[in-house]
Amino acid sequence: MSDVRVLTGPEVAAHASRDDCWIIVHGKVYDVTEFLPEHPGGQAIILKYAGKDATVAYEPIHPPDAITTNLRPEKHLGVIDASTVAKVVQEVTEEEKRRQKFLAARPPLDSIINMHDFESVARQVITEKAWAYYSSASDDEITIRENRMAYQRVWFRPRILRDVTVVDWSTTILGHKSSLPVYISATALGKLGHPEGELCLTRAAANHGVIQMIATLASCSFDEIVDAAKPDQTLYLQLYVNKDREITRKYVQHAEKRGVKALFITVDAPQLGRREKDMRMKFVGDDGVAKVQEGQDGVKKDQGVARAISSFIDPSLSWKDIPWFKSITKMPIILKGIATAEDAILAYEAGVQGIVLSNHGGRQLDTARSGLEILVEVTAALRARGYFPDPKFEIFVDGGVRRASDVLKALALGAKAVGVGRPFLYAFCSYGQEGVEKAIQIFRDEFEMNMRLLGARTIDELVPEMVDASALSSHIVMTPQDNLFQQTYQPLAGAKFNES
Ligand code: PYR
Repeated sequence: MSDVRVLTGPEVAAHASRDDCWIIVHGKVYDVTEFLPEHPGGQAIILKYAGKDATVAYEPIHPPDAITTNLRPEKHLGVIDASTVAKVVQEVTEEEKRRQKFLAARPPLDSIINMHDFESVARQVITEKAWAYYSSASDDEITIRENRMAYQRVWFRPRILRDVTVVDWSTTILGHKSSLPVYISATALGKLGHPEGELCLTRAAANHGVIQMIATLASCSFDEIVDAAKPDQTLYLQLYVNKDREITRKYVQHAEKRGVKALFITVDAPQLGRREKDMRMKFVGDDGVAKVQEGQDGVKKDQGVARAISSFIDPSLSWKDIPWFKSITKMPIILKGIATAEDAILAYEAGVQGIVLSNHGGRQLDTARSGLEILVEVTAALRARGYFPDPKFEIFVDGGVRRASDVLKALALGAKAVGVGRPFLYAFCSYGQEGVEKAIQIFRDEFEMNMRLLGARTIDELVPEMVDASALSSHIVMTPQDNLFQQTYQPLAGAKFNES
């Protein structure tokens, strides 16, 4: 006999205030009154659903176990008798109609030929809120654009007549085999863009020998992702450090126990940047559902998704904490978000196993430099101290990578591998797991061609002499416009949607 309490809709609805707040999530009823002030996304969003079913709002933002791990068992009140809950008729908005139309008319996957295609499809087929969160960058979005432009300021110096019949772009990353010199970098909230969220990445990575970095703020729970992986699949973990270090300790040790192979601690986000496209989406209170006490608790409505999910991040994180991380895990520790030679030296001397030169996809400090530009400065400074090259200290770069040719430039300049975030995210938002598999295949095709044309048969043959990076740190380079050519040049077009 089960002794689970069954509650009715009216019973739950009687608890709809700040002082007494129950909500329904996935058919279960929770008393969240005491939890309200602790909710990372603020109280207002919960109060909107006080006494009601919050599943629709909860689902894309939280891993399924977020509520059960954060609420004490006595706050789990029972299950809801679904027949007693008034059905919420979700109005199909004009935006949703438009989105569904584009979704039905997506370009066939075999017409997708580069990473930009995924981005242009994703832009149409995900919600405006998801697009704003994913695509946005901080302030004037100068760094996100610079991330692309930096790669275009580096030019190749290809070598010829080297018998490039066989080329091999496989490598090892932190001692683990990878079929590409690329890993899937952490991006948050995958279910905002696709119902299966990050699992699309995990399953595709499994099929192609690619390494995935799991995000602390993934929509799928950590365990769901690890459960979806193959037994020998390499996974890394991106870590946002919690103000409550006990939560972080447990999370890291659980990850290690479950076989995660490296810990990437994000060090460039003591606070998430102001992403204005995201902020304009008015994450809190924008869907016309219950307006319970909205605006009364001082939580501004213009915080955006980023602010709503990130208040737990500890801004006090410092170099002093590195020994503590080493004491709680044997996983290699990599600092993600190094932006200067000075900090690269400190990282090396702190005894971590690697660094990611990154500006967080342009989402943090605007006008921070590109990872590629930082790479040149960092390798020179480390080399001068005898710290580079060192097989026990790997250097990664991320931000703006859309082509294998970008990756080859970073590798020639000393990176061990390159992180790719948004392109894989857009690939699964547009086509699920198959999209990610296609993205990997495109990278493969591009590696084959570019390595042949560059005269590098293996990753080891990529050397600094194969690139001219002399203009990299010149943020304004005079390039005269070829007007006559420009008038007749037809810009490349994205993949075409089917006619409706
Ligand atoms: C971001 O929004 O950039 C996070 O890392 C969560």
